[in-house]
Amino acid sequence: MSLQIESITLREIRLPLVEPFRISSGVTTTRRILLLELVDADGASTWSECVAGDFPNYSPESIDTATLAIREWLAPRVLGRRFETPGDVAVALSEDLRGHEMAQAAIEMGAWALAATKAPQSLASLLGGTRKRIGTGISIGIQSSPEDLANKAEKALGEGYRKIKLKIKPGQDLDYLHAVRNRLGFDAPLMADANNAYTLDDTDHLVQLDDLDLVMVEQPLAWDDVARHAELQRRMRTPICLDESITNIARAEDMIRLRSGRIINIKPGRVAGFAASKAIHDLCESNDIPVWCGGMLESGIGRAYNVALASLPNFTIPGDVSPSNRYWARDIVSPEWTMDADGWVEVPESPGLGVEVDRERIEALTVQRETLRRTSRV
Ligand code: OSB
Ligand code: MG
Repeated sequence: MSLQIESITLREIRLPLVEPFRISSGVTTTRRILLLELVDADGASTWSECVAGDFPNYSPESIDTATLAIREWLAPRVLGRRFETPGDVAVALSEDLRGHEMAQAAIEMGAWALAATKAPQSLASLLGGTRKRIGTGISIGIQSSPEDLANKAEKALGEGYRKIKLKIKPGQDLDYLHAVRNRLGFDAPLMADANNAYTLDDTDHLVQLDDLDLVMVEQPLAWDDVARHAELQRRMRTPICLDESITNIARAEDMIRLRSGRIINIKPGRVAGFAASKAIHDLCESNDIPVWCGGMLESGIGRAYNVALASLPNFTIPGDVSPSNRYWARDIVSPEWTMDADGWVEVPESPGLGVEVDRERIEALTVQRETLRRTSRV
């Protein structure tokens, strides 16, 4: 199904989280979210979401750099141009352009949803998804005491979550994790995510995580490191999962070659979109590396993309695709995303995103908007 994007409307909305979310490098209270509305030449339209945050503490991108990149460099590469398949869009966006993966992904993924809308076909089936439902994990931010964390984790287990991820940082790690392990027992599927808070000097300390029988530890070392993680993995029994470091297929190949980890968290926004996500998924599958879909505190629009991606066969580990009410008092899609008592989220079968976007609510939340169209270039 060919596509030709005639206009892209950028909007910033602000959506307060139901509770602050703290990771090792900072806290988020209200999400500033960049939404895109893409309109095709034949009138079809869809929405996408850029996962960049307020401040560059996860990757070098922010919502402001992404807005600039889309307006100045990326949208001009696709507007008014005809693409035979959505897979061709990634090439046009990335040629001779370094970085800005989250900005690229917002357009690239939107192009896939536009193609799915036009087909008409579900986004999951267009991507080659096979799962009807996705196992769901929760990511719990750093809490003020081990007891608070154990309470939160116990509640999550009771709600049916199939994987419980606990954010850690130096000084708030081993005793916090042991409190949860003691409360929930050794059958509970627990993991930790350090978001780059350690260095190899902490190796002896990190090796003690092995006593906790975690499913994995996510990104203990620097955001752009692959080599040192290999050294750490040689010392640890707990599987290392890379998140921040895997920004493209080459970094996934590096991880596999160097044995820097045994699992990858694929966030399509981090790797410039679905084409790269699928390539990383396929590479991992042929190397017996399981993958799962991470989250970036997306609204219900971004969640639709994550759920569709996670329906691919090698997404064998529960994803951070928690239901809407874990993040928001009210989401911007209907129906809102829900999870059943056994921790499953259903993959929509209806065409395109599979959820309705609440335009009126988005209007009310919008703080900035601009529409990009093809400009005549010399
Ligand atoms: O490291 O996975 C991470 C949120 C913001 C930045 C980084 C991360 C996260 C999460 C949230 O863990 C997962 C979710 O969206 O539920
Ligand atoms: Mg992470």
